[in-house]
Amino acid sequence: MKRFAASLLLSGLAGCGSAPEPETSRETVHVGAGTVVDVVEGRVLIDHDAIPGFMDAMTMSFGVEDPALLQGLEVGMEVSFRVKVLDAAFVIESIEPNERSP
Ligand SMILES: [Cu+2]
Repeated sequence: MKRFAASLLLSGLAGCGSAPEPETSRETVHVGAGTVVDVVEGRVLIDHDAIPGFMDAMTMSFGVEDPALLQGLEVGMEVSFRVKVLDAAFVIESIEPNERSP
């Protein structure tokens, strides 16, 4: 089960915080795509397409797991990103500009 294995891996990577998360916590990862609207105060505002099983298309602000992820992002840039969801909280764990065809 691919999803189960990925969940275990992510739990391991996130394990350096305060209290260890019990195995019962529900952590999932969703992949989205959209356009960068703004980058401000460690967050990125994205006009994103619908993310099946997660949320409809909308413009919203995301926190990022590492502030370095915001480097190189520019307003108007089309991006693909991965959102890690743990219980009610979510954070972008990776974000990259899309390749543009000439
Ligand atoms: Cu959204």
